[in-house]
Amino acid sequence: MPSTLHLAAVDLGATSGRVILGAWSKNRLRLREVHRFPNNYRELGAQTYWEIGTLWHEVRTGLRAAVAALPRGARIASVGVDTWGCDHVLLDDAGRLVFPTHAYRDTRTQAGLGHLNNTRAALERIYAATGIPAAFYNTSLQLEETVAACPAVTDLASRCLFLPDYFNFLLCGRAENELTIASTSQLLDVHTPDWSQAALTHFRVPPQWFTKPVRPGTKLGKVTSLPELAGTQVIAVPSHDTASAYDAMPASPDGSDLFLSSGTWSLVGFESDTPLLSAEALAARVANERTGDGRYRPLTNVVGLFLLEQTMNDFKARPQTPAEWDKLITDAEKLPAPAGLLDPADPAFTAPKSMRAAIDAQLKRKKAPAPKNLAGYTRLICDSVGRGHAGAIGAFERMTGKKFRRILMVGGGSKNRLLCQATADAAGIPVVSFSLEGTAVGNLARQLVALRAVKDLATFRRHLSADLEQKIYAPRS
Ligand code: LFR
Repeated sequence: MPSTLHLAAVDLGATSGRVILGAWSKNRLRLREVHRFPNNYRELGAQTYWEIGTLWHEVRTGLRAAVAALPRGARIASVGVDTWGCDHVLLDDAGRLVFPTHAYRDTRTQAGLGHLNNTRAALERIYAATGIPAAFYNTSLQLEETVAACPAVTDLASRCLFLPDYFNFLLCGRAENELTIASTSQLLDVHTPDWSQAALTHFRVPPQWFTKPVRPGTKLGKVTSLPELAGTQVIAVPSHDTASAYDAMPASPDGSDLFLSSGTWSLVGFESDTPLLSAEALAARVANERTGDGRYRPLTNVVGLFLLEQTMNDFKARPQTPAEWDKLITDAEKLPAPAGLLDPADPAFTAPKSMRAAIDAQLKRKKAPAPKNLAGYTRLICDSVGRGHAGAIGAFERMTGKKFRRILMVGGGSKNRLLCQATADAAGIPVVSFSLEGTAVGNLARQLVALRAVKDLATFRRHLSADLEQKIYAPRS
C-alpha cells in the first residue's frame, strides 16, 4: 500500500454538495474540498423535483477536480457517495429513468401521511415492523403516491435505487441498495437487514423493485464512466449522510454521548444495539435508522438550520465570509432573549414560499412580536432550535433511563456558537463542537476500513479524536 492513500468522498446535501479529497497517512486524515456547488429542488407546476442531471454533472466535475488536485503520480484508490435520505429513482431493465425524481419536500405525500397518522392500528403495525415513524419525506409514502397516481409505473419500472445507489450505479454499473439509506425508507424490516414484507404490502410497493441491501464497506466495482478515475474502486459507504456523520463522531466507547448532526435538519440521537420501539418512542417520533455497522441509531429529526437558510433568502442577505458570519452571530447574541420561542415542528415550515412570513404567522398566533431584522430572526431561530434539541434529548433520557454526559455536535451548525450555546443551556449538559466535515469524514472512514488501511471504526475514531480541534460550551444556568 502507498504511504499516502488518496480517497474521494462525494457528499450531497439538500442545499449544497461537495467533493472532498482525503489523504490518509500515518494515521491522520487530511481533507481538501475540491468542489462545492449549491443544490436546490425546482418547482415544475405543482411538483418539486431534483435536477438529477445537474447533480451527476457536478459529481463528475468534482471527481475530475479531485484527480487534478492529486500529487504527481498518485491515484484515487476509492470513492464513496452519500446523500440526504429517502429520495430515489425508478429505473427500467436498461437502467433508464422511467419516472421523474421528486424532492422529499414535495407536498404529494400529505394525503397519505394524514391517512397513516389517522389509522392508529396501521401506524403501530408499520412502526413495529420498520421502526420508522410517519413523516412526509418517507420513501414509503412517496412510492405509495407514485403507484397510486401512475399505476402504469409498475409495468415500466423494474428497480428502485436511492440516490447514492444511483450515483454508484452511474459510476460503476452495479445496482445495489445500501443498508443505511434503505433504513430511511420506512420499508426496511427493523429486526433484519432486509425489506419488510408487511410495509411493502401496506404501501403497495412492488417488492421486486428492491434487492437485499448490501452492508457499508461493500466494494461495488471499478469506475467505468470516467476515464480519469479508471481503476478507482467504488465502495458503498454509509450512504445516508446522517449515518456517515454519526460514524465520524469521536464518541467515548461507554455510550454516554449524545450525537447531534446539525445542518438543514438537526439529527439528535445515539448509537444502540437495540431499537426503541415502545409507544413512547412512537409518540416521540424516534426513527430507528441503521448505523454503518448495521446496529441502530435511534434519532429524532428536529427542524434545523433550514429555518435560517430560508429566512436569509427572504432577506436576500447571506453572510459570505467567516467575518460576516461572525458579525451576524455577534449582533444576534447582543439582543435580549426572545419573548417567545418558535415551535420548529410547525408543518407551515416544511416548504413555505416565504419562511419569514411563516415565522411571523406563528408568532402572531402566539401574540409574540416579530423580530425586526435578520439578527433578530437568527437569535429567535437558534434559541428555538436549541430548545428543540433539548426536548429530543429529554425524551431519550426518559425512554432509556440513560443520562447523557456530553452532546457531540458536527455539521454546519457546530460552527454556529449561538446555536451551540443555546443547545447547552436548554439541555443542561455541555456541547462539544468539532470543526469537522462529519459526513465526508464518515464516508472516508468506511472506505479506509474497506481497503484495510484501518482495522475498524473504533480504531478510526481513536485516531481521529487524537487530532481534532474541539470547543466546549458549558451550560449557563
Ligand atoms: C439529513 C437527512 C435526514 C433525513 C432528511 C430527509 O440530510 O438525511 O437524516 O431525515 O435528510 O431525507
